[in-house]
Amino acid sequence: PQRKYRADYQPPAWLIDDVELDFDIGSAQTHVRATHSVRRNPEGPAAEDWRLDGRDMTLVSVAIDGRRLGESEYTCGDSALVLHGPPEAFTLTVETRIDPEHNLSLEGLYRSGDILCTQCEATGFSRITYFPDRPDVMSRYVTRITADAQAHPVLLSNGDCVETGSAGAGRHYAVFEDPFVKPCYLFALVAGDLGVLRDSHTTPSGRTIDLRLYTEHGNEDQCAHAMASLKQAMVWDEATYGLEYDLDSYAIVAVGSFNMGAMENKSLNVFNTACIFAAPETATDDDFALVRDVVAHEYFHNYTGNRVTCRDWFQLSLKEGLTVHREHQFAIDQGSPGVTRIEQVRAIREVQFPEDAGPRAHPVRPESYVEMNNFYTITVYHKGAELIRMMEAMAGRDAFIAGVRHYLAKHDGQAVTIEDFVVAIEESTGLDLAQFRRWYAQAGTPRVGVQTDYREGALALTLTQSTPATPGQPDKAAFDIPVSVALFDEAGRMVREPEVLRLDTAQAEWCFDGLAGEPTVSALRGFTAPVRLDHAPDDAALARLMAHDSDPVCRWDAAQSLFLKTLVAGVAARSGGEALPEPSERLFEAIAHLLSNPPADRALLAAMLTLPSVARIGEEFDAIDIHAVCAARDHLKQAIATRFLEEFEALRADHAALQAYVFDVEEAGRRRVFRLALDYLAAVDAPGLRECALELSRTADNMTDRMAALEALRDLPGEARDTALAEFAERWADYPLVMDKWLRLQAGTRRADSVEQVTALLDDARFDFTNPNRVRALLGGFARGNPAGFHRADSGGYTLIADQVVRLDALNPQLAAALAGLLTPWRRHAEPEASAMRAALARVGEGVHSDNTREIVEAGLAE
Ligand code: BAL
Ligand code: ZN
Repeated sequence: PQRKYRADYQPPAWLIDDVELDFDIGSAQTHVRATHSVRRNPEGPAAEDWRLDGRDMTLVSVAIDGRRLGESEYTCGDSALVLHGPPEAFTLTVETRIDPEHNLSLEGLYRSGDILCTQCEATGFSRITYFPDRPDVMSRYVTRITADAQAHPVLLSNGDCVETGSAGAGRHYAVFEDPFVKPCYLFALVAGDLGVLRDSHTTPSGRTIDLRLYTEHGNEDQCAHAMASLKQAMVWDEATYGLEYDLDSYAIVAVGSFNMGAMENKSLNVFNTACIFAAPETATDDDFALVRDVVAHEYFHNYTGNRVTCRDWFQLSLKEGLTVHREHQFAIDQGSPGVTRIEQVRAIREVQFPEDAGPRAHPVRPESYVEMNNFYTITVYHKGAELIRMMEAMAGRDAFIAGVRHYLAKHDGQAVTIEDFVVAIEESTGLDLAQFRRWYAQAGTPRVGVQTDYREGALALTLTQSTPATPGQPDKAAFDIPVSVALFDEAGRMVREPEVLRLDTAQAEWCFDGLAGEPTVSALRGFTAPVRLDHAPDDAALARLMAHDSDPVCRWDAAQSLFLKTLVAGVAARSGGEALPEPSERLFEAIAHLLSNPPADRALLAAMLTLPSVARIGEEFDAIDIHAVCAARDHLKQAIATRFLEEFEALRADHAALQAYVFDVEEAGRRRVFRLALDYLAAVDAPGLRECALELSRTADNMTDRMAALEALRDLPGEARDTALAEFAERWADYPLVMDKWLRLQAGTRRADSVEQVTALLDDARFDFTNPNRVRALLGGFARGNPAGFHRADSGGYTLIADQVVRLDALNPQLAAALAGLLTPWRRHAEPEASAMRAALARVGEGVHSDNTREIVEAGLAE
């Protein structure tokens, strides 16, 4: 496989101004006739030949200005069509045959259920026709689709439908024109027999936009929340960024088989049903929030991604970091800002930091890749969003928004770079981002140390930074790190208002004087930078922050730190063969205080009482003893449940009296607390818990409570669990997304034979190996959600995943590569797990053929 380097970028040699696509969809194959107006790029290299990307299709003919080319005039290989010495300007016509019926990679044109749909980002368009499959070739598209009228009554593509009609013999056609230039990765086509939910939105300038949400018939009632979310997102973008939608219609099509969550194709988003369907009976509060946020994210792409796109795929964070940031702003504005931010911080700490500390660490703007699909990562997306958030914090919200508007106006209709964005922000805000740019170039998570020295009313605060080496980057220069700090006194009163300290050297000191006594430092408030903070307040200070800090993130983090102290001691004891220590009275006192003085936001109470995850605890160690981590966490949970049994019973009973389900901040917060209470009660198999959970699994009016009941029962072997799971499977058999929950529940269940259970489910009729949602639920649910099973002493968990990666690689390399990634952080683990994981990864390497999975395996095995 060929590695591509950012430094090797060259502009395209030829440009395509206009693309006409004619799809003739047959019952088996699809015939594609593509007609392009081509001209040499005056800024491109002086190449003789022109290479068009293309794979997995049959070339029927190629013609220039209507003349069919002879064999000596082009070369067609496995991955490209090369035209030898084409003219300076010409019309190119390429005819290809493709086979969507057998396309299980879910890239290009493929079938999902009865729907034909496309996925072109990053390079799926070159599975449809031969084309320079790169985002800096931007064209206007006209698309004609002809298909059987009965099988495919609905035909869709980007832009406006300008013509429809009969094509004879029971067939019909539709023609679409998209007036905006776009790269081919934003092309979309859908053909199917679809139900539709329609609505409209009127923009501030008085334009009415036709909104349509398509799904397979019978699912329309699951789409109301997605439609409401779309309208919320449109209003928000108008009010916040002053951005109005730019076409007359906006369509979303939900399909069951999709590798990603969704795709922002111009005016025709294609979505995974998991990011559209949400009804109280079948979706949890988390699902409702996910749908809202993904719908908004794809809508926001219309400007940040579509109107201004990326010059090349190394710039992916240009559109994704910015759009995730806009999505995060939107989510925070929908309510419960503290807990929403905590969730964002958790994703960075528990998923991005481990990526940064593993073999696949890469900068937000990567320098090279083999397979671009492997770089749709949490680093590019979420760390990228944190970089944008830092710029916003430095500029202030209004100036930042003005900066984004300047960027969009300056580069409208262009394919640009991250550097172009940073320059636009500098121009508009006046910020100097020279050093800040290092965040895009250097991988790894900076560690920021906090030391204090208090003397006679003055606090000297020293901040230090260092960043560990990452693959290919042994030495790191200092980052420009904004660290928000506030000071609290003994009584928990704020004695210094929050202030952002800019740490742009290895070490710097600040002095706060005029203090009446030694203060407690609240640092990195709101998580102002994606760094690890080495800050060790004593237990009393942590309890103070937990009780009084006005920043929900720091309040929650103080609770996490207090828990982590006990957990880290527990892991060390267990690893050393000693008894697990009991939690301190200070910890119990802090919890008691919290329970009797809960924050108004119930979701914050739940977040603060939730123990750090296994992943978060693991972050405290160089070599993770995973079984000791699980044991220490269980032990602490049981100790807290035992001490506060009455309180958790009361929280459970409090919720039981609730009325009908509503998805709003307050009610979702209450359900979160209820779920937490059930979780603690289950940890000690509290009297009556099983009966209560079984009853709830039958009678709850919503999936959030039902899942809380099943999760509580999951690790309690016995009749109640078996009955609840069996009844659940029977009741929801016709709802694939709910059955994913059923698969995930079982994959995450702790039992000695969990590997065998998952293996058996692979053959269950309710599982489908060709569907990414099913694979993620069962295999991802097992590897991520069942540490005891995945890391089982006989390596059965690793072998299971390795074998399924090899099997999957032949069908869907993108998904196989993602699953293989779960075996790559083997160096982070203690022995014997590390060697066994590595062996499983090597086993994958021997069995896979795709560039996708090979790239992941090679990174994981590199010395
Ligand atoms: N562009 C891929 C899906 C997304 O990030 O919106
Ligand atoms: Zn995106």
